[in-house]
Amino acid sequence: MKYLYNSSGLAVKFAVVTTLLLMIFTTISSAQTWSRSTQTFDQKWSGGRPDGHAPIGVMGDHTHNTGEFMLSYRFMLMDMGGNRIGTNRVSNQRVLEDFMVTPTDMQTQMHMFGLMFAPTSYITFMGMVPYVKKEMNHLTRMGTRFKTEAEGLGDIKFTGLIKIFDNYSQRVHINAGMSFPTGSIDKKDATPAGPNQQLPYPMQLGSGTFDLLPGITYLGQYKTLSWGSQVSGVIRLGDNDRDYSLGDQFDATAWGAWDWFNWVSTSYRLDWSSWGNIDGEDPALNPAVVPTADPNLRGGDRLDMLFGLNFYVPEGPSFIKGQRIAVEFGFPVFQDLDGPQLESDWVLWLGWQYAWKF
Ligand SMILES: [Cu+2]
Repeated sequence: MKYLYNSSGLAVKFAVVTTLLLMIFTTISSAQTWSRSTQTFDQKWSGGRPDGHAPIGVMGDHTHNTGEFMLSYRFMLMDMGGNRIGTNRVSNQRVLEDFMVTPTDMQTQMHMFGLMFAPTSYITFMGMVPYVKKEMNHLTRMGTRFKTEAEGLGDIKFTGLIKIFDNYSQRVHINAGMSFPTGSIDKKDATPAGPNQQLPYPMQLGSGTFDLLPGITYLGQYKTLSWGSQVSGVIRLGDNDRDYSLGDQFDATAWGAWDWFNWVSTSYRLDWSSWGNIDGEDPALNPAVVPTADPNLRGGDRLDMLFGLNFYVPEGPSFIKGQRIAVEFGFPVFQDLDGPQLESDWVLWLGWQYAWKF
């Protein structure tokens, strides 16, 4: 069972990466051909339009011109409810046949502050500081309900965005990032087992490890249409000081956007994510009690569909021009979880961004 899951997961990852890479290279080469033959595709990609930034749920989607700074704030709300084993929904009673406690639902809120700076047009530096709040509700075999909460700083991330292609209204950049273990993995709360209990893996605020964040991003524009894709990963380096490391993650997303006016665009996006199980285990957690404490019931694959709206101020006084507000809402269309594991129901992103040049 385990072997089947891993091999099919790998095959799917391989297929998605190959498709996206093929998409990138065929689009670049066909754009070059069109440009030579018709001269309609010979402009540079431009960030100065509402869809000049990707849908707000995508990070590290764009680079800046020399000397530009950008401040950003994002708010994410994610709702999870009900459990799955594989692609099948299972009832609380079914989970309680095997465990003493089942999670019933979970809400995650994240405030993320970001700063970007481009010393040259070929390299943009990006720092992101998240503040996370998590709440999880549970049901026990005895029929009692309880809630646990955790709140605080998440893992701080630094990324270098290296532009490697900028022509024919298209851009490609490499994302080279690192995540620092600033988020707590020692969060505790009261449970029926007693006060001040170590919370299970999904309630912790960070990974506890240094993580590599590699990726590649492709962007294109044609008249009022734009599109892009990003393939990225999270690779955990070593074990944390509670003797485990979270599973590696893989993410592939692609979107299209349409400028209705020079101040508003709408977007449609698909996002495939895949994450592994936990290596090692936290000695303070007992996997027989609740599925969230089992390191082998954490992996999964999910395909999300997201709809977005970007607003942009194209002209005006210097502190108003360049302001952006964006919203994106999405829900899964496919989920395959090593479960019982809480399934994702929907995600909402709100964001504000402001770029300027001294
Ligand atoms: Cu930016």
